[in-house]
Amino acid sequence: MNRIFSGIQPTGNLHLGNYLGAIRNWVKLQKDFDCIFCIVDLHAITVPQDPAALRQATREVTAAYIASGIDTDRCIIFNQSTVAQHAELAWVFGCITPLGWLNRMTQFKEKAGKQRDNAGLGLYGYPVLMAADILLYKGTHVPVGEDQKQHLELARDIAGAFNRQFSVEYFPLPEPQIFGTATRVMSLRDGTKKMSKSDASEFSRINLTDDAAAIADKIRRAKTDPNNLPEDVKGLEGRPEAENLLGIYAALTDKTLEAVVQEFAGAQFSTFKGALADVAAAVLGPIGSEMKRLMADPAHVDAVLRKGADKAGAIAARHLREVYDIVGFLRP
Ligand code: AQP
Repeated sequence: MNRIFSGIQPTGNLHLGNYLGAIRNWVKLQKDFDCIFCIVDLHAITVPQDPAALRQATREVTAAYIASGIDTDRCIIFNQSTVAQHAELAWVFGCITPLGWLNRMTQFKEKAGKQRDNAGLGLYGYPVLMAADILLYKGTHVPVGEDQKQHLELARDIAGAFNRQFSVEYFPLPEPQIFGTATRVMSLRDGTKKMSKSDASEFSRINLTDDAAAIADKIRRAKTDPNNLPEDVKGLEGRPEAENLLGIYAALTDKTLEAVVQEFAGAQFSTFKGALADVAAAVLGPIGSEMKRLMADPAHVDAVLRKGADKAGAIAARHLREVYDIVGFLRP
């Protein structure tokens, strides 16, 4: 069976973008794929994290997966640091990845910014670890947003480089699993910036645990422009905030953007925002309540992670042994 690997960093403030761009799609994939969903805590520490907040965020992401409908019997859910083979395979891959490939990665340039010399080796090697995450399980498909496409390309390059260097057909070249309606949710304060966990403004994002009142308040304050909503999709050109809000409505209601533009053609933003707040609360309400219920029961969440770590660890141990044999490590 084809295998999916994907993950989210436990960096707090899980938001509507994480849900519409990732978790919601995973829920659909679990029927057709063998799925492994990770909470990528090793990735999270590529920038500084508070230890207590990291633990809390790890449980929060786990709760979000379960509350959104990921079946813990059918899929593997675990946190990355509990399976040591991720770091071990990343080392092997680090030894076959030319620096030139890493120097092209735009996310490192964005995240390191002008402080490039102060950025850690971990941040630089982030895509190598991501390749190890996927290939440790011989993942064949990876649901990725636009922002991760370059990293997946690199994972394919690394898999190919390994196979060539050792003259084996060991690793599959993982394919991007693109959704027709792959949603890129933008900030509520700036329609040109993606909605992000690390945005300093609480009003830039809708958190998965926001209640109906908070959701309505954030949507009411969302940035717009002075015009009414357009009559057709072409009228969204140069209006990123309108496009973002209509796109969110479309994603939440499983309608096309065209259909939603038709529905609200010529309407005032205030009318549309009321409707958007209602659908957002209807979709996120049950997820947020279930997340809170799960987070109040950390023993249950931890048990899910332990079960996942056992299952993931068994696959990882078998594959890493094979990799070490291929590389030529003696097992005395
Ligand atoms: N705004 C978004 N729209 C659609 N999808 C999004 N994702 C994140 N933001 C949006 C998807 O969520 C998954 C998990 O992402 P991640 O935790 O690995 O890190 P990220 O992409 O860097 O997410 P954030 O929220 O922007 O976190 P920070 O602020 O910590 O960098 C991915 O599948 C991503 O595509």
